[in-house]
Amino acid sequence: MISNTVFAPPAEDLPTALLIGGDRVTGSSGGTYDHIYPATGESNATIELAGDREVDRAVIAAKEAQREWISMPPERRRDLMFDLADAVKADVDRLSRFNVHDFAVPVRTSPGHVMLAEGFIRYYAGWVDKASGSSTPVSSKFDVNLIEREPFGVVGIIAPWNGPMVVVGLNVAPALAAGNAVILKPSELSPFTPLRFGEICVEVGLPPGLVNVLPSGPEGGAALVRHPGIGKIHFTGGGDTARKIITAAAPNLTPVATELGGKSANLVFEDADLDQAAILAAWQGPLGQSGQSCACGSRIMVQDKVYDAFLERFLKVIDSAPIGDPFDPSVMLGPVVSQASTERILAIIDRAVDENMGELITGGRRLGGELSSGFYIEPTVFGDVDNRSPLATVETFGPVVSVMRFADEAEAVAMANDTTFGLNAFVQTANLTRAHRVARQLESGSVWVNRNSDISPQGPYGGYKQSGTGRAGGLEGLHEFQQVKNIRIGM
Ligand code: TXE
Repeated sequence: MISNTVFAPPAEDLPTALLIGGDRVTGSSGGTYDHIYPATGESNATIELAGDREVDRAVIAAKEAQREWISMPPERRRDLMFDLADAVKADVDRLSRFNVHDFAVPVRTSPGHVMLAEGFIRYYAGWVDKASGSSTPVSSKFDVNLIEREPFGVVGIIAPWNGPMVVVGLNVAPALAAGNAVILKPSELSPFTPLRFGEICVEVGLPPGLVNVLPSGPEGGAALVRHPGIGKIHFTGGGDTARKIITAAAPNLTPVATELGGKSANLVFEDADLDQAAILAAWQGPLGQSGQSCACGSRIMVQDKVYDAFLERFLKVIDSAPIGDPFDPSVMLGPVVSQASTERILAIIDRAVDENMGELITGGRRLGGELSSGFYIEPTVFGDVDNRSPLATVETFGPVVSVMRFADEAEAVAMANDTTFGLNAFVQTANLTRAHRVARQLESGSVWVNRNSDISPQGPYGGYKQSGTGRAGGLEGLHEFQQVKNIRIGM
């Protein structure tokens, strides 16, 4: 449902310089980039891009800041991280607007990214003075054997464009709590929110250089990965890029943790609340962030008996979602991130139609008229999709989902697991026994029963198979940024 025309974004003092050692840096060796606002296709700022020289400078600043950080008493580091959480919360309006300027996520849902980051920062602040090592008995019974967890030193965190504040929460927060300094490399497609976050880190009194923010494209990211001063890389993004990064990290044997894509199944059993399941499938599918989420439930599998009844409800939710200006608080659906992404997604749709991978039930076109200058694609649903077709096996990362049928539980599990990905899976059923039985058979790092993927700091989030190895959240998320040392003292 097209809700309105799209207007030029509100004038705003968007940050464009790199942030290194607490200083704004311009004239960078990576050059500059005219950032495009996806809702109008027009440039909203020209930003600096980090290159080799700026990565070098950031590593030097980070090493010095990390020494200062780890020498502070734990309660001081804890309190500074609580102050950081408070400051992020206080700045939620501006950070939410910057998210819209970044990648045109609707202003109505943007605060969710910021408050997720705030929640993770607050959660990991609480661990700073509580995470401890352990001691164990050893062969010489009077010896003391200590098992300690220590920071890597300087970690490089590479973020995708679709959730820089999500990555601040999931990865920057635990990295800091574990005692590291951070070089955050956001995509050039979403630089403003992470740069503002970096400014907040300086404003609350974190050592300058503890958090450095270096927006860039692949080149700047590659410079970070191959730098010998980086103790660990955490990468969130696509599988193809992950392969390049792991290869580039090999010469220094730099460890790499990955949070990658998904092609998540959403299983709707005949006993599910179909109204609720339709709403969840729509927002976890083509509507939420226009499907540009690693957690997108893009393969909706419905038990035969309720397929038509579900589809009717599902399409009603899709058709009622207001699409338009992401700065309009009534709008729930914005554009996709770029012209390139638009062309890529439309090509996937055209191929699916040409090769009859499923029945195109709704959508499939770029929106014109008042929205023609932006990168708007209709929410698109294919029915009776072949689960082995490219439409169901390759991540689309756009507002396109596949609906398919299954006869019984065994077939549902087999279809859901028949993928190289394993990030999320969703199960809609009123039967608790079935929910537990199915959840344990699904090959994915997260299973969500009768609810959306509401990532919380208490539960470790991450993938199976080709959806990556990293975990964000919980103690597992803290351990991601620590290395283990065994100290044995002879008596
Ligand atoms: O990824 P890209 P995008 C995944 C999502 C999709 C992808 C989309 O599933 O597959 O991310 O995000 C930098 N060396 N997730 O298009 O292209 C690049 O500049 C070093 C999963 O941004 O892989 C950007 O900053 N860096 C996730 C980042 O890598 C390089 C949630 C990602 O870029 C590089 C969100 C190189 N050679 C999205 N090439 C989850 N699992 O939680 C690019 N980059």
